Amino acid sequence: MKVIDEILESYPAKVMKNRKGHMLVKGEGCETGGCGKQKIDANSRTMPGVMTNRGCAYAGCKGVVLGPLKDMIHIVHGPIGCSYYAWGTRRNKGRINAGEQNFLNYAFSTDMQDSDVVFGGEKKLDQAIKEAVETFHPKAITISATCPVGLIGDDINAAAARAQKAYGIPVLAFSCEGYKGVSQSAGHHIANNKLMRDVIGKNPDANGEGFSINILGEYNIGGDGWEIGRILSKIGYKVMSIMTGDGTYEDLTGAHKAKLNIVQCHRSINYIAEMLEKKYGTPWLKVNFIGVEATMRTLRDMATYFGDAELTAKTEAVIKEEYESIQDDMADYKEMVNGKKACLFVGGSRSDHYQELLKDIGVSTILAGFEFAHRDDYEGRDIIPDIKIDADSRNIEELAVEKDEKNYKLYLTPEQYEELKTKIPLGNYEGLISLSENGTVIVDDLNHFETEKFINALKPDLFASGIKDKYMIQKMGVFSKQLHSYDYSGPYAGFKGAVNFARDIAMGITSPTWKLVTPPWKVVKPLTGTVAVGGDL
Ligand code: CFM
Repeated sequence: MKVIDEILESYPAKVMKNRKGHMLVKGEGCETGGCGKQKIDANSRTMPGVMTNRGCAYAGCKGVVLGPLKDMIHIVHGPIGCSYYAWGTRRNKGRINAGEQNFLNYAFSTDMQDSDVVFGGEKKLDQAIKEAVETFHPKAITISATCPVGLIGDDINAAAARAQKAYGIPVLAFSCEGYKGVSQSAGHHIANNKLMRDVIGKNPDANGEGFSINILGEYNIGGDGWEIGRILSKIGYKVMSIMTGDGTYEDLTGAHKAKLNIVQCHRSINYIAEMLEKKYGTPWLKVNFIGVEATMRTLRDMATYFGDAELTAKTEAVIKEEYESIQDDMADYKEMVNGKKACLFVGGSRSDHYQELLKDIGVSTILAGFEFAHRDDYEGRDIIPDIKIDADSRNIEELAVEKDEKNYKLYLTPEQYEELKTKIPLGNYEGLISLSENGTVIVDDLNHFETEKFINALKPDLFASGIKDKYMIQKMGVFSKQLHSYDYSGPYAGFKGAVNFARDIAMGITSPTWKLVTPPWKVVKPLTGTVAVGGDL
């Protein structure tokens, strides 16, 4: 594709060589046959100097996976900026019943200062835990490390052990210093490991009877989890735990009793899904609640898994009722935006999920990319054995789990499992490339320079991305929708969520604003480099 060549040619040789492997056009070269499976470079370090949109390991651990657990106190050991950044402004959606605990609106930090960096901050951490326990009496505490903690060598594991002994509650330390990996993805892995080792399975009395499930990789952004929960309980599912949006420590301890794990975001939580299957025999199913068609397919896949006639009938009845209630609104919005083109660049899942919802309203995706996904999120899980393990990934522990003889239970016979695998995505994720239409540009770790180039060449009507590039895109006269925070709208999941999304997109695309925008570089003359002297300014 011409624009890709142009982008690569404008880079210095080293950067060009690196970036070349991170972009492709779906199906390019396949018209003549024999292009084989397309391959992409991913989960590798961003070249220094490139304006990446990625975050850090701490963001993935504390910000994404741990942060939404509402009945735990999450203490950040580090400077206040890190705490403020990961304070759950988009994830503080937690509902509780009387008597339950919810700490989501607080930010707990040791507020590390220069002197702590020089003389050590462990004492300050001990004190912070003490204050948190005495003031709030939480059931459990997490401690997350930020970059300086690892650099100066404060031992947060020792502090956690001391506190656990002193206060008699679980205190979990996460060594998720920002630099631990090439992106937030490393932090997901670190959080997954410890939740699996120290939380999940700790309640032997949890009741997994009925159509019991765990929802994995759903973080309740904009209330998505609530809309998904509403639909699932209407059908008759028993949600044992949500990992982790509006989730609790308490529920996680009994999650091993569920009969099925459904996985919404594969990237952030596939480790737990895999480990639960190994340890307890619970299969996982890849689902997508983003999109009307996608939600219907997901609900049918779940019913197929349980193979119960009554559940299947109830699934069809709920689908019918929900679909009828949104059909007209969806049709109206579709009429407004049918035929428009979108670019999607989000973290590690949504550029795949949202293609389905956009398709529901007639919008096609012409570019899709992930900030930090791994090759399996692009190419499908079957390539996992081919992924090269580099020094950065070796940095993160691969937790070895073994079969828990006492609690291991197979809901399906191995034969049933194999048969179902051919019908539904059981233990499988096909990845972004195979889910995208031919001709879609697929880019890993897209940067600002490339964003500008692609917008100029592809002329999208919508560029869905995040806060770091939203305004740059809008200054170019293109509507940008944040798919991380939903621009504080939502929910967008399920049936009712689809209408919210369709409305927001129709409103954004049809706004006359974009025709009136003059990009700043068209009015402000570039600096000449002449130095002004004296009073003549
Ligand atoms: Fe999964 Fe997420 Fe995402 Fe993600 Fe994220 Fe997120 Fe995201 Mo922002 S867990 S990979 S680390 S779906 S915070 S809720 S929106 S980049 S695409």
